[in-house]
Amino acid sequence: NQHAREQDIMTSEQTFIAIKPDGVQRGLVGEIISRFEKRGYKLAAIKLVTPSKEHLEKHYADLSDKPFFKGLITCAYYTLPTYTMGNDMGSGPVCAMVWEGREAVKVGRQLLGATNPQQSSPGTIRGDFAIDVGRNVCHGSDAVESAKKEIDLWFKKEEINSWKQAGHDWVYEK
Ligand code: IDP
Ligand code: MG
Repeated sequence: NQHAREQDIMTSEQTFIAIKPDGVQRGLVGEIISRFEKRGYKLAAIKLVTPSKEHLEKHYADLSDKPFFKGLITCAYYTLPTYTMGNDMGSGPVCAMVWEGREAVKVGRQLLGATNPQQSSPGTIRGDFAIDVGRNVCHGSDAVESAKKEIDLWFKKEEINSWKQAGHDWVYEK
């Protein structure tokens, strides 16, 4: 019925969340997934990918004039013998995810914490697991529009799962 459809729409906002190479390398994949799961969000897509430089240029296109852009998109994975030297998003596998639920973009950003981990509150992912801004372990879309773009960039349509969460009515009151 109409009422049920309106409820579905209100809990169907999607956000793109990625565990960056530093988070994957540090064994934080399970911990970060857990925080979204326990909050009540629904996992709609997940994969481990090593993005190309071209892919990261698109992902971070809005930041192309920033001084740290080059480091952000450089693929150390291809150019250096270790995963860890001087780079962020391009330094190894990334765990790319789509999380779905009411206000998923806004609350997703709250779960991550401030961009600079030295300013992230304890209890947030960055506030609990990171210190430096270039090692802030996770990415989250900053708006519903950018979430759509990022999900499109990282996932094919058929990789996004549509399913009913068993606990839905225990998470949402309406
Ligand atoms: P966000 O990840 O919280 O959305 P953005 O401003 O979109 O923050 O920046 C993207 C990423 O670029 C950050 O997560 C961080 O890894 C990196 N970054 C942002 N500002 C700086 C900086 O001043 N120095 C180095 N890296 C930065
Ligand atoms: Mg951002």
